Amino acid sequence: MAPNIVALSSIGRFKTSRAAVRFAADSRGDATSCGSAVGPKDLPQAVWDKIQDHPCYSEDAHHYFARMHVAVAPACNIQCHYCNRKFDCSNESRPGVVSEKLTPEQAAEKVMAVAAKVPQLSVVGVAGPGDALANADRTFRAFELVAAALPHLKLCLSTNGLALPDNVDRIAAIGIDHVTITINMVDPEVGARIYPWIFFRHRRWEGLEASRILHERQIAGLEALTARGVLVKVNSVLIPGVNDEHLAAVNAAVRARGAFLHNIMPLISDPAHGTNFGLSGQREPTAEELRATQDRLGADARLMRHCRQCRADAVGLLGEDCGAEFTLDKLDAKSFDPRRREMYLSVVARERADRQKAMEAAQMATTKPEPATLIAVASKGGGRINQHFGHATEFLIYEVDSRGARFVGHRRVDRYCGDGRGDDAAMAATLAALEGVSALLCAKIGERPRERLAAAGITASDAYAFEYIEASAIAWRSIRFASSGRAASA
Ligand code: CLF
Ligand code: SF4
Repeated sequence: MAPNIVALSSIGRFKTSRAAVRFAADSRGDATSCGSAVGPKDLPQAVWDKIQDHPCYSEDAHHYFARMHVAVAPACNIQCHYCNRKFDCSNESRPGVVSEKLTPEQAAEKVMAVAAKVPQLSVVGVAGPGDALANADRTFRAFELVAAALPHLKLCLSTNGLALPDNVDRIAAIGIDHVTITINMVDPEVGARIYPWIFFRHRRWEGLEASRILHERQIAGLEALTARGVLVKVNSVLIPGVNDEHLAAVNAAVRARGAFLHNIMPLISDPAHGTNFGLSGQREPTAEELRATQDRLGADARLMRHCRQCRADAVGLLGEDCGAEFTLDKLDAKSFDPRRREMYLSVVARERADRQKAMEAAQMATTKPEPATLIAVASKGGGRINQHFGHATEFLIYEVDSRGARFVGHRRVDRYCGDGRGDDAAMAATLAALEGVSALLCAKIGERPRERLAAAGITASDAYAFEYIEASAIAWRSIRFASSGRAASA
C-alpha cells in the first residue's frame, strides 16, 4: 500500500499540483498537543483557537504552519551580556546574523509577497533586530498595515519588557494576541550579572538598580497583558552558573502571573560573536543540561521545547528558514489567494486527525511498561518522517515509552550529504549530537552512514518513510522490544 503523504512543498512555495498531495483513505480521530503538551481537550476553545495554527505556541502546529519575522525594530533600550549590538536581538534569534532592516511599509509589502507564496504562513512577528517596543511606532505601524491587508494572520511580538507597561493598551487595541517577554531572572541580584545597563525615562541606569527596574517592568507588563487575555510566552536564556538554578523560580513566578508558555533557550556564547559572555568565557549549556533543567521544572511547567532560536527576519516552518528567498530585491507582486490557503487548512485538518488516530492505534498495540527511549527523526514538516538522513540539518527528538511518544527537543547537525558524497566530519558531529539516542528514523539512508550509526549504538531505519512520526516511533520501539525481549537502551 502506498504511504500516506502530504508533501507540504506540493501545496506550498514551489508547486501547486494537487495530484502530488495524497491523503489517507480514512479520516481518523481528533488532534494534537500544544507547546506545553496540552491539547485542545485541555484548553478553553477560545485559547485553542488562538494557538492551533501558531507554530511557536502549539508544538503540533509547528509541523504545519509557518511564521515570518519582519525586521522593523533596529534600536534597543537595554544591554544583555549575550548580545552584540552589531547583530540581531538574541532574545528571540541566534546571535551572529544580521537582518535586512525594513520600514513598516516595506514590511507589509514583504508579508503580502510571502503570504501569496506560502499558504502555511499564519503568524507575522516582530522580534528585532533590536527590541520591538523600543521602536514602538515602527512596530505598531507595521502591524496595522499587515492587519489591514491580511486580517487572517496572527500578530506576534517579542520584547525585553522594559517598555511593555507603556504599550499594553496599543497591543490590545491592534489585536496582538501573542506577546513574548524575555525574563531571565526574578531576582535583581541575578539580573545584575546579565544586564550591565538599561535606558529608561531619558537616562541610563546601571547595576542592581537597572536590573530591579527591568524586573519590575517585566512583571508589570506580564500581569497587564494576561489581565487582558493576551497570550504571553516567556523566554529565558539558560546561562550556566548564572541563572540555571534560578529558572525554577522564574517559571513559578511567571506561571503564577498567567504566562501561557515558558521557553528555556540555551545561551549561545561563541567568542566570534563578540558578546560580553562570549569574550569572557561564559560557557553554553549542553543539550543534556538544557533537557535536565527543563525536566526539573516538572510536568506543570508549561514548557516550549520546539524553539529554533530563529532570525529576526526568519520566514518559513520553524525548522527551516527561507528568508533569503524573500529579500526586498526578490519580492514579486503576486497576490494572496484565499482559496489556496483554505485548501491548505483542509489538508492540515485531515492530516492532524489522521496522525492522532495513527498514534492512538500504535499506542494501543504497546502493552509493556517499558523504560523511555530517545528516537531521532528526520522531518521536513507535516508531522511525517519525510527527510533523507543526509539532507537533515536537524533531528527532532522524541521520548517514547508505554505512555506514548513525546517531542522533547531538537538537535542541530551539519548536513551529511554534499555533492553526492558523505562528509565524515559532519558524521562525527552528528554522532556527538545524537548522544543518548537509540534509533534514527528517516526517509532514506545509505549503507555507510547506517553502519556508522550502528557502530555508535544507534539503529537507523527508513522502514517508516513518509509515515507519521509518533505512530512510527511507538511502532519501532514495540517491535524492538518484542524482538529483543528487553528494553532498548534509553
Ligand atoms: Fe516569532 Fe517569537 Fe512570535 Fe514565534 S519566534 S515572535 S513567538 S512568531 Fe518561535 Fe523563533 Fe523560538 Fe521565537 S521558534 S525564536 S519562540
Ligand atoms: Fe540585544 Fe535583544 Fe538584549 Fe537588546 S534585548 S541587548 S537587542 S539581546
